[in-house]
Amino acid sequence: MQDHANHPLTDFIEYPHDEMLSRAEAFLEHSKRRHSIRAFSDRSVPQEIIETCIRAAGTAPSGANHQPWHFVAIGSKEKKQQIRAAAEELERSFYQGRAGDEWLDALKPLGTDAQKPYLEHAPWLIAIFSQKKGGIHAEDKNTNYYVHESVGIATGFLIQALHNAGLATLTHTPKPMSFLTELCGRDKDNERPYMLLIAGYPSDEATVPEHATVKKSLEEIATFI
Ligand code: IYR
Repeated sequence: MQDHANHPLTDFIEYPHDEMLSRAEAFLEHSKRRHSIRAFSDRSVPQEIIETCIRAAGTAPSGANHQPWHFVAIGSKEKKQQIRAAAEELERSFYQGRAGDEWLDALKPLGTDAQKPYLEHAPWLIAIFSQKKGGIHAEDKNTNYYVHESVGIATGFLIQALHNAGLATLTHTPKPMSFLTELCGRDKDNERPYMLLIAGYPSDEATVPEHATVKKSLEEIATFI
């Protein structure tokens, strides 16, 4: 018994097996060319590109389709400077010991440190917020479900959308991230900062740490039973 409206599925595309495989392989090759980078050019990127990628992120599946996310795209020089200053202050105490030895050891092969010039120089920072309450309409105040999972999926969509558009990204999670709530003018009672994404063109100095190129094999990441 159905007590809800449905649309027929009209936009599913079925591909012949060979085409399916070549599409899957092409996506794999495309995905292999995505690298987190830490040296961004200050070349500008039109807002329209970021808007379109955020729309793609907004198509992600979510608990009860409540879409419990909000993306703040920061292009303002002044805001970026404020974010850099706040993040670097946190990172200094993180790298000076707050992280603990094990975490700092794990980061050594990435060569990261407390300096985050790209937070100021990259054209766009995208602060992603998760929402405790919401609903299918932005003004709803119902419980959201599987918030972390939903926002994680949408963030993955956004990273792929930006990569597909021809931009490089870096996921960044200064700890704690609560300073972003105020800097972005978000509601601290309902929203939590989930991640900060840096997006732009790589600079000539951009590198990929050897450590980041080591990917587990299919056998290590998957089991077929
Ligand atoms: N937020 C710090 C530390 C850091 C943590 C992890 I886990 C990384 O994969 C990379 C960095 C920083 O951005 O330097």
